[in-house]
Amino acid sequence: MTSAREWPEAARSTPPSPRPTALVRPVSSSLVRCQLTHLSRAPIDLDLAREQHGRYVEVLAGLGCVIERLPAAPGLPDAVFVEDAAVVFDEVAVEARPGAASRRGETAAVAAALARWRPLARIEAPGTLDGGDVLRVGRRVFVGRSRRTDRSGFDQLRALLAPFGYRVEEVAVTGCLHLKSAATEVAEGTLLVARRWLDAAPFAGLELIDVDPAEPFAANVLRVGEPVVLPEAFPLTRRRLEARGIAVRTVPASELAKAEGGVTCCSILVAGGVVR
Ligand code: CIR
Repeated sequence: MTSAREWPEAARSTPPSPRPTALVRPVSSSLVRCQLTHLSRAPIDLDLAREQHGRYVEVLAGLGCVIERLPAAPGLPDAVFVEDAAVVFDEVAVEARPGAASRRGETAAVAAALARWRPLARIEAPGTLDGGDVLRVGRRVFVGRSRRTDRSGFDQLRALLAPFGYRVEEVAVTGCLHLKSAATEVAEGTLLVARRWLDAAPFAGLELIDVDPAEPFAANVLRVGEPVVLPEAFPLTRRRLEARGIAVRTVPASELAKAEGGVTCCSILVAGGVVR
């Protein structure tokens, strides 16, 4: 594992943009063979998936993101879900080691892109960690212990972040794919949660908004700033957010949802700003 002191200056060569960069990757033609854990396979309309992904990217661009597109990876069914391949902090980017072996080929291209903006570290075998299990809230980092992220992955991430003073906490997740399937930040210090899938005790001190009980998958919301991005399939939770003064932009996401993906999964946001 790379230690903080070994990170090369060369890794910091590309000047950061003042706007966030959203790293995205095209929908693969093999998406229909994606990993599935908690959902049954349902027919995916590939053209519609691509159209919806395009709409998602347009919305991110409209919210001020600089879009950076990684090359297509036709042989990697889940490549569109870039979030799982790496986790980005202000100080370091961490190449993940996905829990599903079929997804491990996704990380190299993502890590190479991120190495232009951040020193790069990685989760080493045999540990596993999916980016979808990592939720940063200010200086607190919550890591889901799911079917994809194991004890070693958690311990390695905690050790990598130790020099930077983050408080890294474990959250037990059951019944859904990742921690961020069940909890995401919708405003500073405020989480939208689906409590049926997690133990919310580690979130003490944060404000929690519950999804509408009829819409557990609504907990995966992408906070680009204001407004937050939510799939259009969740009007009841949208109303709850708006009642709390949180503006919402909706996107169509039915096809990627059949692949067990949500709105955070399809991008990695890299904040502009200098490596500390
Ligand atoms: C998988 O099972 O790995 C993909 N079919 C879906 C990944 C979604 N990613 C995410 O929630 N962060």
